Parts: sequence; structure tokens; C-alpha cells
Amino acid sequence: MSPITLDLFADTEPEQPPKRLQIGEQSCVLRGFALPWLDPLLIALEAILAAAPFRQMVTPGGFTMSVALSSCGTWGWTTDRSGYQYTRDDPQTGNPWPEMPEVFFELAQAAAREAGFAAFVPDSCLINRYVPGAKMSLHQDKDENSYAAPIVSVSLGLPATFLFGGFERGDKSQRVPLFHGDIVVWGGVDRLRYHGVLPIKDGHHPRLGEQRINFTFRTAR
Ligand code: MD3
Ligand code: FE
Repeated sequence: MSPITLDLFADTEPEQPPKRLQIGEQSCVLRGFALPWLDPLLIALEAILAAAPFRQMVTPGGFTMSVALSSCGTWGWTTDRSGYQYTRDDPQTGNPWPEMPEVFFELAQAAAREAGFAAFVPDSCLINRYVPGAKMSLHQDKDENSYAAPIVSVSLGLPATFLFGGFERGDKSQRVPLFHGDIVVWGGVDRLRYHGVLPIKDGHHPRLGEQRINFTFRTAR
């Protein structure tokens, strides 16, 4: 058989179904779900970061976060000494947060649908940048107006160990490894679970370099 014939057959292979791992009653990992969207995602990300660069923010307790943040969409999540809040404007530039690119919105909606949440309409995308050593301590996401909508999280670059806890800080957490291209959808009864990210290990990712980038899509208002 000639290589050309083989290629023709390869093209007619059915697409693999997305790999889905249930980690909670209403939470699941969609392995590699973002990979087909990667190029347009990274192009759109560059434009966002040109207007709203990554910066480290200070918590109400006075600690500088190891994770650097940016946002896009109508609402951006911020923290400073006075508290956590969603704002329309980037406090660093005074400009509105960059619009959510269509490809971001479409990907988040497709992932939510795949996980069983119809008609997810995110109005906020927090963009977290982890360099090796950066981490996110156990916390709950409680700054949104309603907990009815799910949260969609896209992992890119270096791998991470995600901590998926219970409803009290002291509850035992499950460790979930997350890789480049994975999407996690959290909703319903799991929406208020404690969660965090262990310190990122040293490494080099062929596409993203020495960093992990996470997009967290939410309906804030
Ligand atoms: C699980 N970010 O920004 S993904 C955050 O990987 C945050 O950057 C992590 O936690 C990261 O707040 C984790 C998102 C996530 C968001 C909300 C959740 C996971 C969740 C709510 C309940 C359970
Ligand atoms: Fe969180």
C-alpha cells in the first residue's frame, strides 16, 4: 500500500471521544479538550495581555499572591487590602478589562455543554499565571452573585496538582493531576468546595515555556 493510501484511510478515522473523568458528583475533567483550540486561544491571549498585563495582587491580609493575574470579559476579579471584588475596570490601567474573545467564550460554553451544563454564559475570565513554585492555597470561590452557573477552568503549559477538597477547610482533599489542554468543569453541589493548587514544579513546556496558565470562566453577575 502506498503512503498516500494510508493517509486517506487515516483521514476517515472517526474522532476519538473526549476523555472524561468524574471527580465529584457534578465535576469532571475533560482531558485535552482545549487542544484543538490552542492556536486561536494563544493569539487571543497575547492581545489581552498587551492591554492588561499579568500582575501580582495583594490579599486583604497583606500577602502578595505568588500567582500573577489578568482578566477579560465584563468583570475582572481583583484583590487588594480592602478585599476581593469583581470590577469593570482594570485597577492598574483604569481601562475596562479587555473583551472576552469569541474563541474563549465558545470554548468555555462547549466544555460546559460537554459536562452537562447547558447554556453557560460566562461574563468573566480570570487568567492565572503560575511560574515554578507558585501555588494557590485552599479557598472557596464565593465572590460571585449566584452559584447556579458552573465554573470552567482551562489548564495550559506546565502540569499541576489540583486539590479538590470538601466543604470545610479541614476536609480531606483529592489530588487531581492537570495537564496542558485539560478542562475542568465544576458546578452544582460541588460549586462551593474548597480547592487549591500545589506549588508548580520546575519544568519546560514546549509551547508555554516555564509557566502554567489557567483560565477560569465564571458567571460573576
Ligand atoms: C473547584 N484557580 O482562580 S481552577 C481560582 O488552577 C482558582 O488556577 C485554580 O481556584 C487554578 O479561583 C483552580 C478553578 C476552580 C474554580 C472554582 C472552583 C476550581 C473549583 C469551585 C469549586 C471547586
Ligand atoms: Fe478558586
